[in-house]
Amino acid sequence: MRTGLIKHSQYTELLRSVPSFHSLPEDVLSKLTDVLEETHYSDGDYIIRQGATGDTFFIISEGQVRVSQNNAASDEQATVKTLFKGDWFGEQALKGEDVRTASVTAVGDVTCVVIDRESFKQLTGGLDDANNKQYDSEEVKAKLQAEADFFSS
Ligand code: PCG
Repeated sequence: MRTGLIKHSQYTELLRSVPSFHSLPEDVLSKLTDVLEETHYSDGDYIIRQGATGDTFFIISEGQVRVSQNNAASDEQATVKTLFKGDWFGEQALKGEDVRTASVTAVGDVTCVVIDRESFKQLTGGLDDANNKQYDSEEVKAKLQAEADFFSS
């Protein structure tokens, strides 16, 4: 019970530290804390696989993760970026189609909190930030690079 309460307040703190969640009312944060799950990963573990279906939203509570995308030209995984504690990911598959648009792997030990699609939508109304998030610039850059690599080889 005691541990439960401590965890509850730690998670509420974590959710509050995420800028996109900052403006959510206290009772919504508290309800989100009630429904989230904690998951653990070791170095190299896949948290998300590009192309798989998925309906969960993640927030990093400890550690860091690598986001990578498959380079169609060379069929290699190219690192897009690294995300850290307090960063979130997995929102793309919650919009419309439920296909994961990138892979996410653990760098060292990682703990995430996971919220499923229904709770996420019900409690946050989807969050404008997550709904509107686009990665065009990185994706366009990666595509151009892939094309350049292809034509120079
Ligand atoms: P989703 O559900 O497609 O799963 C992979 C996640 O990686 C994606 O949601 C985003 O949350 C996250 N991500 C972080 N950076 C990028 C990026 O530059 N491009 C894409 N497609 N996803 C990214």
